[in-house]
Amino acid sequence: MMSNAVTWKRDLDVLVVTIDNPPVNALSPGVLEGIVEGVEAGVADEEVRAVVVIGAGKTFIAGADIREFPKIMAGERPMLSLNPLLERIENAAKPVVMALHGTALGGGLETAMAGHYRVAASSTQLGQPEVKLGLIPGAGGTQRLPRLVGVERALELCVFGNPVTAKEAVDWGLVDALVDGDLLAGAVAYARTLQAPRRTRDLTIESAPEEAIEMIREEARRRMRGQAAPLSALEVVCAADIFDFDEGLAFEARIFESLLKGPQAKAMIHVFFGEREVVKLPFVPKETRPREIRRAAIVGAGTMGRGIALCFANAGVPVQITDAAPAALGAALDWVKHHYEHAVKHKRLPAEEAARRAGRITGARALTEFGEADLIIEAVSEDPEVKRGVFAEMDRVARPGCLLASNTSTLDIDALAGATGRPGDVLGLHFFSPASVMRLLEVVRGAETSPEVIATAMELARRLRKVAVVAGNKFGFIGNRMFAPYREAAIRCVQEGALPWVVDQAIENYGLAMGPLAVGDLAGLDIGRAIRKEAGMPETVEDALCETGRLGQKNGRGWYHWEGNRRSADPGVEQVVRAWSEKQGIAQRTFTAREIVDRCLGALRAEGRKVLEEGVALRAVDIDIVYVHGYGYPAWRGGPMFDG
Ligand code: T1G
Repeated sequence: MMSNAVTWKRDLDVLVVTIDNPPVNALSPGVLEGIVEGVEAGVADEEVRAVVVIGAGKTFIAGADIREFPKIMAGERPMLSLNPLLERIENAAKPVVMALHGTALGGGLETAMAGHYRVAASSTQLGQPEVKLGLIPGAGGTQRLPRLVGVERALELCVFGNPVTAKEAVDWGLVDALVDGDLLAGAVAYARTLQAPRRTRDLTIESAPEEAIEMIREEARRRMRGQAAPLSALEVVCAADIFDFDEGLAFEARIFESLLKGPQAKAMIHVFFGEREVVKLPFVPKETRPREIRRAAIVGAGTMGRGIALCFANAGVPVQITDAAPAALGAALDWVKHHYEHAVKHKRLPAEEAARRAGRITGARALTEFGEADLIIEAVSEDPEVKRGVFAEMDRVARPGCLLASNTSTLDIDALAGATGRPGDVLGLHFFSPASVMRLLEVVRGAETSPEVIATAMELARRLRKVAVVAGNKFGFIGNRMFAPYREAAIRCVQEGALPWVVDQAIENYGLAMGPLAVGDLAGLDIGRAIRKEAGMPETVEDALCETGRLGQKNGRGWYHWEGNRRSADPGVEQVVRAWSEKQGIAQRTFTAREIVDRCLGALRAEGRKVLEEGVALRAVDIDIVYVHGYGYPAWRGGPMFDG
């Protein structure tokens, strides 16, 4: 039987089994069954001496079919059980070679390890990213990997979920040979050199020193705080060195099943598909062709401007940057130089790559030098009049078809478009600080922004390795609009008696990277004070803090006492808050952590519902993606609008 996703044919004395299940050759129902049938057909054919398994299209198997998981969780599908099928591959009486290219991930790598040998194109990535879905490998990966690469390297792959290159995989013993050029021909030639199968399960394990395991455990606790899967993966991989193979498989299956049925996998799979859902825009016709962005240009060399310049340089796009103050431009170019020198020093980039990237950022004396740019982004001060003036000048110098974007975090894009003669080319590109680190990009659509310009922005975001979410043009767009009431709720808890650090701790224990009051200190309490004054809004206790000289991290004192990035409680703050609340006649009470979380996240969700009703966000999942990738909301909780 040849299922249409898997076919096989003989190449003289080697049977070639080809998987063709686009777009990523996922192990959808019937695919692994087809592979097993092909392998066993080869074994039964006396003309065949070995079998090669290869993927058609852009990649080998990229994993189990994640779309099946919600059906399994809902009980509509039986639990995943790939092990009996993989065992039939591993027990084949003739050598089985897995030919890898693209991304051999999760169940894909596990299938490859059930094969006897592996060859790979040098560009292949191999990994067990299951923890990024709140899972652990569920098809023998935790038991076969240690037998091929040793416990310590198996832990690296399974606990953190990051891929390795084919070269590393050869060095580690995970891949037997690299193939340049025609992968199939190379794999068939390799298969002809083999005399016998080599079952991975029979290989001996290289143990890991206890202190190495402990270091990985501590790192997982720190980097993946609150997540169950990484520490589960650690225990199950270590069990490979204790149990025999079948006991280890059974242990892995039990832990895998409990995680798959748990809340964190549901949430992280929601985020996985959400990251792909947000690029689907009903108002951009499928046939819309994005414009080409060969050169970018930035107006404003402050923190955001220079951070955005890094994004383009890192993505291979030449970028100019200018600033009204020559000293600021000089400082920015020095900062860029230092940034890449630092990356080389800390072995984050090879020297020649760092030099290439730094060379893509060039200073310009004035905006008039931006005539060749395909995209100009202004990142000047959040002053509507200043920005309108910059847009008018951008409009004068930019070539036809050049996108004119603002990095504004709140201002009206239509007002900026009105300063130009080309409103269709105007949009918001709201980067999040630090711009070269945070993956979120809010793409703000003005009333006249053309679908082609939006399509261009989405394609650009992909090149910059950003997660782009389209937002409607209303004050604060999606993220900042919701952040305001969320922070106000936290401040109200303090005004009513909760200690600031208790409020932040409750939110951080829930899973957010940083509590809302500490975030306010990073932004600067005086910024909020100026906005309240400008808008004639009522005073809050933060105004009292500003009056005592507490402006935030920038001057070492805000809600917290700051030494660099380290914050500590400041008893003086409690006195200011209590005095202010007493003067306002606010009754004081105690709060449980649960009450603090419910009040703050309740305010966040309530504003999220308004953002949806007003059409500022297209879907609830768009809001989840904004908060996971822009505000440190834990992916293992799914996002503020996710209700499991
Ligand atoms: N299952 C189902 N669909 C998948 C998929 C998967 N594993 N991977 C990708 N897709 C879809 C994706 O939703 C999108 O669909 C299209 O393919 C292109 O994806 C038993 C339990 C492989 C690096 O975690 O990392 O195996 O939106 O836009 O940028 O132990 O996809 O077009 O309709 O991301 O070129 C483990 C997840 C699963 C890999 C390609 N494997 N995928 O990136 O394309 S769990 C993973 C990726 C598992 C075993 C366990 C990436 C990619 P649509 P894309 P890309």
